[in-house]
Amino acid sequence: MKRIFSGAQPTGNIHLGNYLGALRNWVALQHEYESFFCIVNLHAITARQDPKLLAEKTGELARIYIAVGIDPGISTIFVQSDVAAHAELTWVLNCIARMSELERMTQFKDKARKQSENVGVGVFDYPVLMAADILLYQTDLVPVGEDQKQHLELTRDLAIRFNRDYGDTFRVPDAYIPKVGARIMSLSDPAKKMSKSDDDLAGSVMLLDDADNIQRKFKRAVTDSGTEIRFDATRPAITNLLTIFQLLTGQAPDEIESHFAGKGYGQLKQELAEITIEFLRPLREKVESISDKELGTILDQGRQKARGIAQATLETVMARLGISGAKELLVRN
Ligand code: AQP
Repeated sequence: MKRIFSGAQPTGNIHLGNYLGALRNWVALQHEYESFFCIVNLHAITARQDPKLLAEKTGELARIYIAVGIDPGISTIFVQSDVAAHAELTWVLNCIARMSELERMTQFKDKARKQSENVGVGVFDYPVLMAADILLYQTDLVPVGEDQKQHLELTRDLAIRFNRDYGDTFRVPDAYIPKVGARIMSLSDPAKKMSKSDDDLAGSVMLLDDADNIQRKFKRAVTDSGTEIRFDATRPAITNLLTIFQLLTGQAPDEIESHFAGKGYGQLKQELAEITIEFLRPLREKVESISDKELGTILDQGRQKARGIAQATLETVMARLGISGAKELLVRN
């Protein structure tokens, strides 16, 4: 069975963009692939986090994975920091990655622009940690939103380079980017992607937002000039709302356009808010229903399974590099 690996950061609150661009596809793909879904808390600390909140959000994100439909009976759910091999392989990959290729990463350039000379080394190295995550599990497919496409290309380049220089070691993964929903935009600014770290909270609908908040956010969503409600790349705000509508209802674009023919933006926003509230209600209930004990068992099992596979890859990597522990050296001598 082919393998998928993906993850999300337990930073802030998971939003509809994370769900529609990534998590939703994990749920669908888990039946066709051996699946690993990670809570990437080592990535999270590339930005300053409140330690107590980070621990809370790590557990909450694991609950969200389960609540959206990831089945721990068939998929492996685990916390990145539980598997030390992620950090170890990152060091190895750092030694074959080039500064110039990391400097080209648009996510780094965006964050560096905001933080100028105080940008952290972890932010720079973020894509290498991501490459380690993926390559450790000999992953075939990585379901992500479009914002991660460039990082996936780097992952492939690093795998190919290592394989070329040290012998075939890593499977070279492909990105799985959905045709619809790969980039859900902010409700306040359709030029920006919906993002957890956006200071403007009104732009993102969080999976755990309550009904009032959801209603308010859609009501205030910016729209384009004109009145027609149809999918049109030149009118990004309405197209973004319609894309969310399409993904949550499963209706075809022409069906949606005829439903809204002659109706106003207010009607679209109202219906979209109602659909989202109903869609998220059972999810919130499910998150609340998962006990600490149940979650603990799932994450323990996940850690064990992930550690076994990651460790096997890491040992091959170290052997290929001629790096082994002192004990093995003594035995050989
Ligand atoms: N707006 C989006 N539309 C579609 N997919 C998205 N993803 C993120 N934003 C959108 C996808 O969600 C997955 C998990 O993301 P992440 O937690 O690794 O962080 P990110 O990609 O950096 O997303 P955020 O929400 O913008 O987080 P912050 O603000 O903390 O950086 C990924 O597969 C991502 O592609």
